[in-house]
Amino acid sequence: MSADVVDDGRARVGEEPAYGSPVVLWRTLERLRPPGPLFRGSLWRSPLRGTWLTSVFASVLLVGLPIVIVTGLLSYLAYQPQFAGNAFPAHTHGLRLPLFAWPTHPSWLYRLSEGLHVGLGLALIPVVLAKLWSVMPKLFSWPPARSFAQVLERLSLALLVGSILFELGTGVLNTQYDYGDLGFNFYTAHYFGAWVFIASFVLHVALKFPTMRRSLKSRRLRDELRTPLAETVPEPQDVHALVALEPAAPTLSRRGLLGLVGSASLAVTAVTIGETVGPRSTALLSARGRSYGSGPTDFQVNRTARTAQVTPQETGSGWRLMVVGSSTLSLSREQLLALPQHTASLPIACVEGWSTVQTWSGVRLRELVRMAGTQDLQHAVVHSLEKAGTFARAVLNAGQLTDGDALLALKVNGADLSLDHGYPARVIVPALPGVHNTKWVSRIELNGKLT
Ligand SMILES: Nc1nc2c(c(=O)[nH]1)N[C@H]1C(S)=C(S)[C@@H](COP(=O)(O)O)O[C@H]1N2
Ligand SMILES: [Mo]
Repeated sequence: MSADVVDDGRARVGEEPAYGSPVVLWRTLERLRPPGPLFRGSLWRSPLRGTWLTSVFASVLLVGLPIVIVTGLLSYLAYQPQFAGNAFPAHTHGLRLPLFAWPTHPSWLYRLSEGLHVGLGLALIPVVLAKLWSVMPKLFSWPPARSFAQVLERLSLALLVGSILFELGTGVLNTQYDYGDLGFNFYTAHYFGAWVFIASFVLHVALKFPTMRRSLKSRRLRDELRTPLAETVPEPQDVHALVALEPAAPTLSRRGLLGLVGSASLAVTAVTIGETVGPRSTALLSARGRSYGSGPTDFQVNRTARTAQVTPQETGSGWRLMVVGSSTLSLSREQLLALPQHTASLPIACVEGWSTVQTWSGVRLRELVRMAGTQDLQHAVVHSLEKAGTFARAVLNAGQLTDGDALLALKVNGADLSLDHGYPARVIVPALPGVHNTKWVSRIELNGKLT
C-alpha cells in the first residue's frame, strides 16, 4: 500500500487500509463520515495551503518556540521554588527541574529572559495562528485515523495544539490582568501546560523534522518572494494532503501571506515593546500603558497600596522594621536613613514582561544581616504589611541577601518611595523577579521558617 493513503485523511473510498491494521474498524469509521462538505476536503480551497508553506511557518516556530520554552523554565527557576511559599506552584509534584541558587549578576538577567519570554511569545502568536490555519484541513480529515499509529499521532497533535493555545491564552491573560483573579492559579496552570506542550512539541519536531527539511528545499523562498499574485499557483499535490483538492483562484500571493503574518508579528512587537525598552506610552497593547503622575515616582504600579489594603496608619511614624536573626532589631525609618546608604540603578522586571530601571537608595540587606547576626545564612523570609495576597511574603537566597547592590530601598530617584511603590521600605535585589521585590516590608526573618 502506498504512503499517500497513510497520511492523507481525505476520501479515498475503496483503497486498502494500512497493512496489519484492524481493517473492519477503519472501514466502519470510513462509513461514519459526517455529512456535508466539511469532512470531504472540498471546503478547504485556498490555493496557498501546502507542505512548503506550512514548513516555512514551522521553521520560524522551530527557532522561536525553544527560546520561549527555555526562558519560561528560567522564570520558574528564578522564582526559587525550593523555598516553599515563594509564590510559585507549591504543587509541582515530580515535575521539578534541578534547582540552583538564582544569581544576582548580571542585574538585567531576569529582565532579559522574561522580556524575551513574553515579547517573543506574543510576537509568535500570528505565526502560530498562521500555521494552524495552514493545517486546518487535517483537523477535518476522515476517517480521523487509519491505523493505531495514526491515532497516537493525532492524539499528540491534539495535545500540541491544545497546549500551545492554552499557554498563549493564559500568558496573555496574565500580562493583561495585573494578577487579577483569573479563577485559577496562573503559575500552576501555565507550568503544567508548559510540560504538556514541551513533550508534544519535542515529539512533533522529531516526527516532522525530515518532512519540513525536505519541503523547504523543494522551493526557494527567494523565488516565492518574487512571485506576484498573477503567477501564484498551488503547490503540487503530495502525501501530506494540505494542498486543496479543488483550489480556488488566489486572492493573495504567497509572499503577500508571508508579509501579512510577518507584519502582524512586527505590529504586536511595536505596540508592546515599550513596556520594556523605549517610551512606555507606545505600549498600546499593554495593561501598563498608563501614567502614575509626574516626578521621580512616575513608573509602573501593578498593585497599589489601596488594593493591597495597606493604610497610611500602618506606614506612618509608628512603623518599625523588624529584623530577626541572632538578635532582633526594631528600626524606625529615621534609624534606617541614619545607617550607611547605598544607591544602585536596578530593574524591576515583572513576570508579565514589563520592566523598568530606576535608581534606588537605601540600606544594603547585608548590613541588616550583619547587624542582626546569624549563623550559616541560608535564606531570609521577607514579610509585607500586606496581610493577604500571593506576594505578601517572599524568600531570598543567601546570594541575594549579600550582593552589594541588594537593598532595602527607602528612596527612588532621590525622592522618598511613594506609598504605591512600597513606602516606608521595599526590597530591590539585582536580577530578582519583580514579584519578590516585596513592598511595604515589615519583617525580615533570617533563616526564617518556610511554609
Ligand atoms: N507587598 C507586595 N509587594 C510586591 C507586590 C505585591 O503585590 N505586594 N507585587 C510585586 C510585583 S508582582 C512586582 S512586579 C513588583 C512591582 O510591582 P508594582 O508595579 O506593584 O510596584 O513589586 C512586587 N512587590
Ligand atoms: Mo510582577
